[in-house]
Amino acid sequence: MEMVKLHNNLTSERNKLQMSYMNLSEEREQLQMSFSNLSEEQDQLQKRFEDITNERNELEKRLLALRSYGWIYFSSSLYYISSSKKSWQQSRADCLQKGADLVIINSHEEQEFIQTFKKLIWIGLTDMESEGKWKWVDGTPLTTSYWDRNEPNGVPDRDEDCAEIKKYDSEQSWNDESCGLERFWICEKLLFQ
Ligand code: 2F8
Ligand code: CA
Repeated sequence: MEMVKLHNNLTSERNKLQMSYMNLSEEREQLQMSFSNLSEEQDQLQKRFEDITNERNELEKRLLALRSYGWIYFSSSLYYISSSKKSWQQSRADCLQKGADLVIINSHEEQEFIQTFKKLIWIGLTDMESEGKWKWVDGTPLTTSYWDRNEPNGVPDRDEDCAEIKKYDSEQSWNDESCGLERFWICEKLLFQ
């Protein structure tokens, strides 16, 4: 009798273990399926990420090309030459809005380059803050200058607080002028700063 009971118990135990094994197998299959779905999804997301990255790089290149349109490269800067005339302040506002500023001339070569446009051009030089103290738009004081003969002559009889390029045949070509007069202008954007 004891033997029969033992046998029954063992049979029952075996059945439970078999059931448990079947359940675990089923669960493992589901987990495998779920893992393979997630792997597939991960591959798709990776591919999508690469596509979007390529698209973004392409758009960045196009944006750079669009922003550079109409700008001329010279010695580590980009220059924009206006095709209309404005007051000095309005000219400066246009440059600032373009992420640039009125041109600052700090070499003999740059002075020569600006003269090649042969127009009356506002440059980024003014003494409007303090009469007679000429400063570039970045706040630096004027050191090397290219004033025309007898310029600047804005005081005492005239109020001429902004500098323009007036001549093309001589390097000494700057004139101080009334800021409200309308002139062409040149914006400069430094490339590496
Ligand atoms: O001779 C230079 C002198 O020429 C003009 O005045 C007569 C300029 N002013 C105007 O054009 C308004 C001066 O800025 C310049 O110094
Ligand atoms: Ca003058």
